[in-house]
Amino acid sequence: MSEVVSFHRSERVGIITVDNQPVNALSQAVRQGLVDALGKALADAEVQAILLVGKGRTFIAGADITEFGKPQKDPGLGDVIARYEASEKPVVAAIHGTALGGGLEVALACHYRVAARDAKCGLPEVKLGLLPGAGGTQRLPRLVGVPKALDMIVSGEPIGATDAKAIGLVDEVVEGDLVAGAVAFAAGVASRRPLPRARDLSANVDETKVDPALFDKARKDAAARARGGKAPLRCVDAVKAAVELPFDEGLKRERELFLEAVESTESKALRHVFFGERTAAKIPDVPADTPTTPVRRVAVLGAGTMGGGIAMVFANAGISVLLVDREQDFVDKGLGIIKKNYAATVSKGRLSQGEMDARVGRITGTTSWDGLAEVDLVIEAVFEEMGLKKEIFGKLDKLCRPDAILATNTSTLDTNEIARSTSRPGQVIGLHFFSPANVMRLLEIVRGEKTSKTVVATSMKLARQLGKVGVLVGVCSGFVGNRMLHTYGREAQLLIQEGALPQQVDAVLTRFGFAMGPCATSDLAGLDVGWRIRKGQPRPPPGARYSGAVGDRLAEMGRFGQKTSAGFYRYEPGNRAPMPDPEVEAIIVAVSKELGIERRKVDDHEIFERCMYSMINEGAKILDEGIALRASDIDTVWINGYGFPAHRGGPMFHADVVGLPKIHARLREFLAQHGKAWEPSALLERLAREGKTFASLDAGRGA
Ligand code: T1G
Repeated sequence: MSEVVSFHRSERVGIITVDNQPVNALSQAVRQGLVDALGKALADAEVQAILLVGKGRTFIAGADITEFGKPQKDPGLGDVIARYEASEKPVVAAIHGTALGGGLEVALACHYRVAARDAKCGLPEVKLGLLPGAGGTQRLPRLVGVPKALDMIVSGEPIGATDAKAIGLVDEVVEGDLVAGAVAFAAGVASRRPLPRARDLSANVDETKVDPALFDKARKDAAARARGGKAPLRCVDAVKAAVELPFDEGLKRERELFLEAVESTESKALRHVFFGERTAAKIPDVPADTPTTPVRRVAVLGAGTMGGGIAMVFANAGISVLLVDREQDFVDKGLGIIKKNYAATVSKGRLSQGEMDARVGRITGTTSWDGLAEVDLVIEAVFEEMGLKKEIFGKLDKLCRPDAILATNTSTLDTNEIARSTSRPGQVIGLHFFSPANVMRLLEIVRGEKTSKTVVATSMKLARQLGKVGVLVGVCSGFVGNRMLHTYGREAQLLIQEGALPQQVDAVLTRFGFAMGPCATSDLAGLDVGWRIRKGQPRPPPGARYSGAVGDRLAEMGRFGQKTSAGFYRYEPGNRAPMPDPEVEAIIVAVSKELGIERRKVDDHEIFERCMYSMINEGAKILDEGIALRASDIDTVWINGYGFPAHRGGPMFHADVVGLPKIHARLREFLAQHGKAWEPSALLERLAREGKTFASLDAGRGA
């Protein structure tokens, strides 16, 4: 008997326990163990009913994703599942934690399912660019009906035990001790015949009763949301097969679609994203057992948009927050916006009034700094001006406990310089939230040259506590995300000066999968933001291109973007859809003329390559400088902070898909055409020359 699956008998009930920590993934050893354990249960004459349970925090949470892309080893999951379904003795799945993917598919092949009240059931394969590949698309519709099955499989979202019982996915919700309740249930059904098998249910998939338009609509909705991803469409097709084909034929169709999906670049990208997010939390020189300090009370300095959003993030995580600003009306305004944001969530039914009140109750607005002496962490989110930040950190240094962490939310300034304004640089770190802080998942954790390992470890752990994806980055202008965003935005603007229009540039990037292109994104953020930063910066030397020319002209006209109903686009009142504006085209043509640029037809491919390859080249430089630990960290930043389409894997994953030799050749051509901004990264050049990839670089670094 494998150590990851065990069998023992409790009176007339044989109990099969999966123990493959941390999530009981269905590795080859687990699959073999399940076969062996079932064999023992069936051979034991004393056993009249069989129970399948997961040890630790969850039932089986799916196939072992690390096995994908490698030759599959027997027994296949489909074979294991078929044996459980064919058992002559009733098999009861006892679900706690999360029964996901292949884990739920095993449970679907059991004759009964019982669940703890706080358990969840889901088929999230679509989030990995896959579809349920072990009978889920054929059994679930038979059990719960096509509409519910389509919704669960195409969205990939889990449902709770109570909902699962209501739709017939679970037979009983067990209060208290799950195993005891499940053993009693199993003993109760031991003699019940015939054994209920999902494969034998036909009413819910009766072709004469299922409206075929359901699948057309599901496909149309899935295509609209997928932004080019194919996985949701395959999910619909697999469920449709459950209606159109007999069960075993449907299984074959599901298998065909699954094999197509698992080999797709889209699925490889999404699996890369899944592991990338988790690998980002692993810091080579900060071991997992590095001591951390508890964060129970926090102060946020600055009650503006960022400070208010950050205060909400902590309140949402159950942490009390002091929201400090220099004047009471700033504090009141900040608290008012926070309450408005929560009320909007309540009105959408996504938050109870009670929970809103609890969260608001955790935020105390004040103009006094007195409370700062007690907090575990201060996050400064004031105006982006170095003198002000250094003054504040100097005061915090005197006021706060010596072990308190002093964090800056700066998005552009030098964290090391800020740390030097204190006597405790080891306690200083950057926590760069992305606006709106209570929505965006990314948290760039900026490690200063003197930041202590305890502060790094505490910050990485805090990111998880806050529901954020924490990525450790080094100190440079713009860290990882904004530094690459600058090159991407620069090329978009230069292309517009040369002949493209905002709507053409944006369309190229949205077709790739971005929710918004660079111009629409600038309109959302506000053209005045970049305009003010550029005003404080030296102009490029004569003859060098200046990418801010059009943005400056629009801002000087008061066209700040959505907030003024006009920017690169115009906006109808109450409508955020960007409308191309002939006035902007005239402005662009005039600016090109002033710059002495003869406008030309710019093709979409050039737009894509210049926006994407400039960003990839900058990413390679960031990697080479050690500002990012891994290429996958850069992908994690761009997917969670800038809307890079997850099914494309991130800029560095996409670079490997295109091929570094090809990208390097194009960089050389752009260097010749557009000057030294296109100087290829030495690292990218070396990897291209050696026939290597960013993935192989990460693997070599034990990522
Ligand atoms: N396979 C391998 N490793 C997994 C894994 C999996 N399915 N799920 C999690 N891990 C690792 C993860 O990388 C991390 O490793 C550790 O476990 C803890 O995970 C045939 C084809 C279950 C909700 O998509 O959603 O079944 O970083 O940090 O926050 O049709 O893990 O510690 O080294 O996420 O408590 C379908 C994916 C697979 C579920 C727990 N199943 N997992 O969240 O912990 S495809 C899924 C999750 C499939 C069948 C198809 C979450 C979780 P490390 P964690 P968590």
